[in-house]
Amino acid sequence: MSGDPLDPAGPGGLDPRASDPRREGGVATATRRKTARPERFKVLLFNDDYTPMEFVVSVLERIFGKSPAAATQIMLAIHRSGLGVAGVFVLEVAETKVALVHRAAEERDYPLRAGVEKE
Ligand code: TYC
Repeated sequence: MSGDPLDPAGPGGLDPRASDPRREGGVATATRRKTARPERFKVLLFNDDYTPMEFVVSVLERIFGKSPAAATQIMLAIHRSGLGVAGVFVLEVAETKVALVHRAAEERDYPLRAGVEKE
């Protein structure tokens, strides 16, 4: 009955907690995920004075899947600033890409270097 001073519905009969969206359905909802998101890693390319610009663009296209326009922009940003991000991957993929860059550069005796950095 109403008239109970401890009734959360109060004298008007409406429980104010019922409109709280966090109590939707009256069931507590957990927000913590069960499986951790895998950490992601940037693959960095470093500038040097000898690797031809066209080779860096082709590496960005072939190994990192960039369009010719995006590859050219990234290459120029590296050329001007010293380094740049070629892509972001889970660790094993990032390390594979770095090895592919080094292999392609070594095949042509270019000093191009790549590295991995946690995002
Ligand atoms: N600086 C090089 C040149 O002038 C071009 C270059 C760009 C080299 C990006 C490496 O990661 C690099 N030929």
